[in-house]
Amino acid sequence: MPHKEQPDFQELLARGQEGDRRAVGRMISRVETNGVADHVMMRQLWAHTGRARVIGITGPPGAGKSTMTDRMVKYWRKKDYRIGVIAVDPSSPFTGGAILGDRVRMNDLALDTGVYIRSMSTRGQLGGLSLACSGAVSVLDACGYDPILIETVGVGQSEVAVMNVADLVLVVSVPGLGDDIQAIKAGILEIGDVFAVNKADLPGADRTARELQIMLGMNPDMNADPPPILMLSAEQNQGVDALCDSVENRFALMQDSNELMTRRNRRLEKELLAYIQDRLYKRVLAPVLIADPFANNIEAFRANERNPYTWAEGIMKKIEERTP
Ligand SMILES: Nc1nc2c(ncn2[C@@H]2O[C@H](COP(=O)(O)OP(=O)(O)OP(=O)(O)O)[C@@H](O)[C@H]2O)c(=O)[nH]1
Ligand SMILES: [Mg+2]
Repeated sequence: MPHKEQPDFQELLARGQEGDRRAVGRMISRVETNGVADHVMMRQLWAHTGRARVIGITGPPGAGKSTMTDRMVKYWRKKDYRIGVIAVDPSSPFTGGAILGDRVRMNDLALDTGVYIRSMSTRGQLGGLSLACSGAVSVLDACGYDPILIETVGVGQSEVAVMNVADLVLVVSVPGLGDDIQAIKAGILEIGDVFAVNKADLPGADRTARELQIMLGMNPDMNADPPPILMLSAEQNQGVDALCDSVENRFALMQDSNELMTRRNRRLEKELLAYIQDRLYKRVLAPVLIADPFANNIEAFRANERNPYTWAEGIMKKIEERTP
């Protein structure tokens, strides 16, 4: 059966580009449900994308990411940017669409028609959180939002994976984390392009910044061009302007050195190959595995009654017989 184009999509897109936030929301819901598998929609979006600067904001729970996002949006609104915000909520039981609750600290922003805020939970997407997020970014980009901020807690793997969707990653740290700074080091230090020490109104911020500096200095990849470390107090709105300017400068540098395009190309390739792999698995491998699942053979493998490598070759052979 030929794939019928959704007649209303072009209209939704046109309305979204004119600033109709409900149209934007409907498009995001659609990609969120179907991911890039909604190829009709993704194809139509493609020609309109590539302009937005996508900023990932990550860090430990309670570091002030939402407060920072709120302040950064307000600073950039003064420059008349239209801004998209995606808040990935690891614990929320409901999926997107909901205007954010108190937890996100951006309630007054929701009234600003130049800002689109969306929360996304880690549950409920077919293709995984990163794909849903990437689809949402494409919609916002196509509708003229720039920059787009993605906030996520730097804990679980899927939350960290979301940062792959960003062009630039801002890692937020705070004083008094103690040993927790080791946790940051383990997961997200490598992916940071700009570092922020928030809550600089509290004691110990200088020390945190110094520790970060030392840790970043130990990473040989970063020696050539160490990422900037900025101190701020989001709550008191101190240092937010310098942070925003630093992020924008970083983007300009990445653009000049072609790093931005390199990252985007790599990301696109990875995303599409992952999608193809997933389709291949479902269409080619899964039907063959059903007849002779790995799990059914474990005891025979362990008892040396059957060889696991012979089993794997057998699976390959069946696939080759099915695909002429
Ligand atoms: N002292 C101080 N407190 C701050 C600052 N920024 C944020 N906070 C407070 O820190 C708490 C957490 O702030 P959020 O912005 O919700 O932090 P978050 O990182 O988004 O939190 P999660 O999304 O739950 O991980 C709130 O009580 C804020 O008021 C700051 O600059 N200084
Ligand atoms: Mg938050």
